[in-house]
Amino acid sequence: MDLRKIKTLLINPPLSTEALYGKFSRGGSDLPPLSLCYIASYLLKYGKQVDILDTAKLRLSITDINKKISEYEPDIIGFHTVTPYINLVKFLVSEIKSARPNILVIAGGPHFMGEPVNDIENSQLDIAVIGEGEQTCLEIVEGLEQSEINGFLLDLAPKIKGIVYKKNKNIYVNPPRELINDIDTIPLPARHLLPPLRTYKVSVVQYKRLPSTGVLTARGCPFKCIFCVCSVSRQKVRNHSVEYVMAEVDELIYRYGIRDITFIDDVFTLDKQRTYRICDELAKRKDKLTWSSNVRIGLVDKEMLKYMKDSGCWMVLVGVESGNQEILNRIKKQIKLEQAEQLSRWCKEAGLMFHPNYIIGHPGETVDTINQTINFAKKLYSHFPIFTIMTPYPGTELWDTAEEYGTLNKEDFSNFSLGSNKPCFVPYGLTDRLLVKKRSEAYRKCYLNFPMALRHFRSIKSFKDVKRMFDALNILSGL
Ligand code: B12
Ligand code: SF4
Repeated sequence: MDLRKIKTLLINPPLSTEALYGKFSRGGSDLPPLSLCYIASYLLKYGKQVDILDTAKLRLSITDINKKISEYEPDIIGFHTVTPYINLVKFLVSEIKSARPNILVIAGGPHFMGEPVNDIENSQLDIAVIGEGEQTCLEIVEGLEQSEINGFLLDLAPKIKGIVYKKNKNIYVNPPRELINDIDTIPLPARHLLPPLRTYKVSVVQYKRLPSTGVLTARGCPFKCIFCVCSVSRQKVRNHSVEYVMAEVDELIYRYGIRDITFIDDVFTLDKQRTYRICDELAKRKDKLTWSSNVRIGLVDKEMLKYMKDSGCWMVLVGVESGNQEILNRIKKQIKLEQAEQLSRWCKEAGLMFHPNYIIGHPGETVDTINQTINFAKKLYSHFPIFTIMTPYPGTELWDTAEEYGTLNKEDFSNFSLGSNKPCFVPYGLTDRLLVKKRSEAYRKCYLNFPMALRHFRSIKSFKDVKRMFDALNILSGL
């Protein structure tokens, strides 16, 4: 059989950092869309033709996007979708479908862990991909090689696991797709299809040197925090081999000129042995690379922190979430406040910066518990405490149980971005205005005090550090 040559265009939707982070936009990151890079590299491995259009980075208008589509002439367009984008994605899909009904339009991403049938029903999307997209995307491309769109949806789509799709206004939900066991079978993410890496902006509080970027060394998280999509999307943890990780690090250093990396794994230090081995390798590149990583309380000790520091690590990012133990228990964080205090002390001793994340507006939150969080955050040794307002994403336990604790506006997804000034979830007894006010108060109290100023003053080693500090102050001035 003669196969059709299929072109796939993967699109990162054009939502600006302003829309995503509101008045904190100058502190927000626009790291490259790695999910699309993995899907692209997997398709390239099988000889398929694919490109990525990062419309957010390139700040493209609808007219620009249409022009790019006309130039590339794709058979498949695939959108990356996080919840705050979903309405925008639906709008773009309807624009594309009304002008070009023969393009198969698909979308994937964490948003579809929630209610994909709803999303398909209320949009012109042909297919929503649930879970990891590499293998599913390949099967979609291979299917479309064999048949035009209608024949594909009729005969071949039913055989593809991990999709919800629409055919003649009927919606079909296929069995789930298994997680990819050996994630080293996915080639290094195809960053070469993106705009130059150095043009991506990493948050001012998240890099030591520029250019800086994110790397994923593992997939999955075994914990079950009730607000987090990772607790449902792929609980099984799969590691890249140290060889894979270092090949990626070396590519970033030597091909892209990267000088600083953030490991964006959910729990970077889960496998102790592997963490030590990665540190050993990073230590050999210490003059070329600084790095930071997400760590989880309870999965890192003093010895490991010192080891990390010696291999070029300068900061750890940690989810502390609340200063009230009952709330930590309610959100199933499985940590104790004392452990957070201990970790911050260990970071100080190891000479690492400590970047804790806190959430305001938990289930059962009161003004008292918010004040406890602010006081706890102020007391802890840290450099960059971050405060966001609770956002229960579709698919999480809190999405299902939110009404027990407050009101959740499930109608307007544009408020599901972390910088929103109109929180989507308001615990009973509180108001949205109070949550926003308390977030600003938290920043003011934690940053505008003498010990914090001294800590930052002491961390200045170069003119660039001074500039970074002024940039950070600039963000605070917007509060
Ligand atoms: C790094 C990161 C960031 C970085 C980089 C984001 C980026 N451009 O990729 C920064 C800091 C910029 C960021 C910002 C935001 N993030 Co973020 N981020 C992450 C994190 C930690 C890793 C993302 C990642 O690379 N994962 C690895 C890849 C392999 O997995 P994946 O993204 O899920 O992609 C797979 C599948 O979903 C699917 N897929 C994804 N896209 C597509 C597209 C198609 C066509 C197909 C077929 C399949 C498919 O296939 C992929 C490969 O297997 C995740 C948590 C996590 N562990 O995933 C949160 C996460 C994705 N972020 C989240 C959120 C909410 C945001 C923000 C909206 C926050 C805000 N400001 O309001 C913004 C959105 C910005 C954006 N452009 O996406 C939520 C999303 C929840 C949701 N339902 O929307 C997550 C899941 C965190 C959480 N615990 O809840 N984020
Ligand atoms: S918040 Fe962190 S520890 Fe909890 S489920 Fe999400 S990634 Fe895992």
